[in-house]
Amino acid sequence: TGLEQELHHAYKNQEFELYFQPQIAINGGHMLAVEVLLRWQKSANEVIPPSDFLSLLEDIGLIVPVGNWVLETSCMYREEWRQKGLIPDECTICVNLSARQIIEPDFADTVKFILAQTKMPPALLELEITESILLEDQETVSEALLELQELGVLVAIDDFGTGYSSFSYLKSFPVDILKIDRSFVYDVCSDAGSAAIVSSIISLAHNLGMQVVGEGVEDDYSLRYLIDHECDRVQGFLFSEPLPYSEFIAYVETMT
Ligand code: G
Ligand code: G
Ligand code: MN
Ligand code: NA
Repeated sequence: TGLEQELHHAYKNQEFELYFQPQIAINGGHMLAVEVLLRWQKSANEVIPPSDFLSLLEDIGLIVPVGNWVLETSCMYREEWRQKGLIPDECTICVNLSARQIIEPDFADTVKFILAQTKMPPALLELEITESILLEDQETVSEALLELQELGVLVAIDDFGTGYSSFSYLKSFPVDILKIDRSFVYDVCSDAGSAAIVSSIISLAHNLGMQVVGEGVEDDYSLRYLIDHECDRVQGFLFSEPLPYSEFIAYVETMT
């Protein structure tokens, strides 16, 4: 198809870009993590969001090389920012994964290689997966996650609560972090159901020894609720949108 050809061209022409969104410590307000988000800079003033091309990128397998590039570039930037004193030493970098990547037979080896090449401490890389990935091919995914855990990389469940949620996988897969889906955070102060779900996910995470991130925090009321319920980190437009490289640097400079 036309779009398929355009994506191959975009990859060859290095039209993919990374945007960055901070995650803030609920205690102290410092930056604990940075999530990396893929964009397609199709032309000078045309930025395409992943929702418009990610599934095709997966279908044609191009997500594997693009994903490797995302991983390597993210680790490289984190190390560069840390050296320049722009981010705290313990600030992690969070990279989204597709199922297609994690079921590659040598995925954990690839991650290990990238960490070595970029001299990144494994515990500073967080890999975000969705609940749907856990349903793919349970055995392959489980094996890959165990290998990643052995490497010392952290695993986060993204959009938690919206997928095919099951408590059993929280027991059987090595998971370090739950990211509460923004649809619950959005109306946590006006919807009793969302409030109950958010406070329950926070308790669940903590009872399982996991960290918990509130996503999609857009206002002080949601933030207040997350503070009161002892969420660990927050992310959302209230703090910053995902920003292109130079704007992100300007943002972190205002923080220090
Ligand atoms: O940035 P935006 O809100 O448009 O992101 C939409 C979705 O795209 C998010 O759910 C996110 O998980 C996914 N996404 C963003 N960047 C990447 C990436 O580098 N790799 C993969 N696999 N998914 C990504
Ligand atoms: O599914 P995932 O969490 O990876 O998606 C991340 C995307 O969520 C970001 O690319 C960004 O566009 C979007 N996002 C981040 N913060 C907010 C927010 O506060 N409100 C809304 N509506 N979207 C957000
Ligand atoms: Mn994410
Ligand atoms: Na999410």
